[in-house]
Amino acid sequence: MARKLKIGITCYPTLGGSGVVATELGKLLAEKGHEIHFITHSIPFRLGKFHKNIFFHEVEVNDYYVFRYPPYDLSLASKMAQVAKMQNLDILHVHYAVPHAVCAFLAKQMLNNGMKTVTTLHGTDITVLAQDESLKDLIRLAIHQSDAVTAVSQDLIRETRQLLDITTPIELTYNFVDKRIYYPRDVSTLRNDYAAPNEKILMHISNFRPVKRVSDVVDIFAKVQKQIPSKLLLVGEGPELTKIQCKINNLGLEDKVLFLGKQEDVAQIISLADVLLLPSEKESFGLVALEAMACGVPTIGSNAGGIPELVTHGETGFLSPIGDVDSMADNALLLLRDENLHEKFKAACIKRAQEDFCNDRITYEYESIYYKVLGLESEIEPLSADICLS
Ligand code: GMT
Repeated sequence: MARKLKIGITCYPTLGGSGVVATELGKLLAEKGHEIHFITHSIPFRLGKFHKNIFFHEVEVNDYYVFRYPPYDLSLASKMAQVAKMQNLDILHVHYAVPHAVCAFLAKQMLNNGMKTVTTLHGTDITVLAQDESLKDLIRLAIHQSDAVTAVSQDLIRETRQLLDITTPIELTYNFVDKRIYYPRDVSTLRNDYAAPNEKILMHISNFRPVKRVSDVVDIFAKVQKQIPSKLLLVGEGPELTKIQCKINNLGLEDKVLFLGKQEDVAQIISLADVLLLPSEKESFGLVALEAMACGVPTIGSNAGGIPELVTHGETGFLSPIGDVDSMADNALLLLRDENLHEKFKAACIKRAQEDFCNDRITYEYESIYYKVLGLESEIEPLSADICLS
């Protein structure tokens, strides 16, 4: 039996897909017998119930009165080193380069005991923050000093190389969903609370930041609802929300758009949708499109970043150039008007999510990276061909 590892995980625990992926990965690794230590400022929101092999170490910031800005990064680095020493961690796996990869580098310097660090790049840590000249060299240093670096799409690898001139290996490790949670739910009763039987449901889920182009979501829906009876469900909160509410009111669509706010049970909610709208400006992966895919919901969106690696145009959704709301509305109408086509897309979505983005395969890939950086290649068991079918 493969040697079990002690793994520290740092991520943003309260928001975003990177925190979701890091937490789900920690839970799956714990199920496989590894010991997982989350080192974060609060309990990761997706952690859920008690898990035998999971521990949480809270990062507390020192807010001594001379500090104008309490130094969270230094507290995190110190906590990482402290936990790594006390728990004898083999690996420290950080998600999102800024500041986590930099802190991991500092912690490793403090320890100097052979602990290895793995950095997973998620998107805006490169596509936005690495554009900032004041951070560029720091991010490059952190990447070079990691024992292994992974990224969640080919497109993100390409952009990291281009923006930061990185020549060292970056491994592709796609995001995943837990197939025990993400599958088409029976929401026939719940659906009546949101739409009449003859109405289609379009859905958008995000953090309502400008990169998500939620205004395009409204424009697409405005066109679709003129042609077929439909409702738009908006899930999440963020800086653009007020602007979007005004736009909906100005267009007189307030009776057709429902705001659900932040929601925990995404699998249940997403199963209500006939299509997911994801017209983002930037999207290294688009975890929500995978969550939708696993629940049998096709995506209508942009071809930004890594979305085309996830959504197969013409099979599991339709992609258009960023900002082309006419094309996106036409594509939505095509799917929503043709039940046979929609059923075909639904089946293709479920199959692709299960086969290519299943939790067992991706967990195996991360484990293999850990064993490799520790020089324990012999512990890597062969991947069984039917790993995702069980
Ligand atoms: O920067 C963000 O948008 C947040 C970030 C996160 O922490 O969730 O999202 C990025 O990571 C996700 C998980 O890997 C990806 O699914 C998102 O596509 C990516 N966001 C962007 O690239 C804009």
